[in-house]
Amino acid sequence: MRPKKTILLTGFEPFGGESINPSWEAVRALDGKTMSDGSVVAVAKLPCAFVLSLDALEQQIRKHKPHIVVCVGQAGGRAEMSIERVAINVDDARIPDNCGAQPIDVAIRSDGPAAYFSTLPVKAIVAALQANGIPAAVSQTAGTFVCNHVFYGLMQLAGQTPKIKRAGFVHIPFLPQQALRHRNAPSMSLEVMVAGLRQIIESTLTVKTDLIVAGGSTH
Ligand code: PCA
Repeated sequence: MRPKKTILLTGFEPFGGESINPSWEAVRALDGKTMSDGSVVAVAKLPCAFVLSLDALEQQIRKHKPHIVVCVGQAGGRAEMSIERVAINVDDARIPDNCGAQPIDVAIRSDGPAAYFSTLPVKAIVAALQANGIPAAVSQTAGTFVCNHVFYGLMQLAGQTPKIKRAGFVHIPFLPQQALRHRNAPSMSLEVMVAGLRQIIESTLTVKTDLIVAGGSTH
């Protein structure tokens, strides 16, 4: 029997005073699930710490040898699933990470390119999510905290790992129980997030060439 293909999905541990991180809650709900092409989902929780996060990701990639990697993180305040387009080569932390580190204006890789683009079909994913009634948008920035750091490192690793065919990053909103503590913050139910992640994987497996449709921003 041919070995099954693996899709690696990662979430993060809680940070910034939260007791949960929606990314881990949503990702772990898909552990071991089989997708339409027979690929199986493996999941991992990454530390929310600059210095630890990429080693942890690399370890998981070595362990699972995935053909697709999607890292997921919390973006409190956003209302929709944000399919990130670009990772930039800078750490600029607004708050300390879970190890107490707060790098400011530091390159992630001093010899690396300014940015990497996601290799997920970002526009097609957004279209598929919206067609299924799930709020979604292409995002032009993953911020400059640990998520962008992991996204940048992921894309560098993916470029050096021929087995990985596609990789990218998705930010998701607060869960309703978190939003209660953040006045007026938008939120999304766990059920919708999990359905959204499933759709993101399916589109990544099936869409060969991304759609060319308007979906940028004017600011
Ligand atoms: N969100 C943070 C880091 C971990 C997470 O879930 C971010 O957007 O950088």
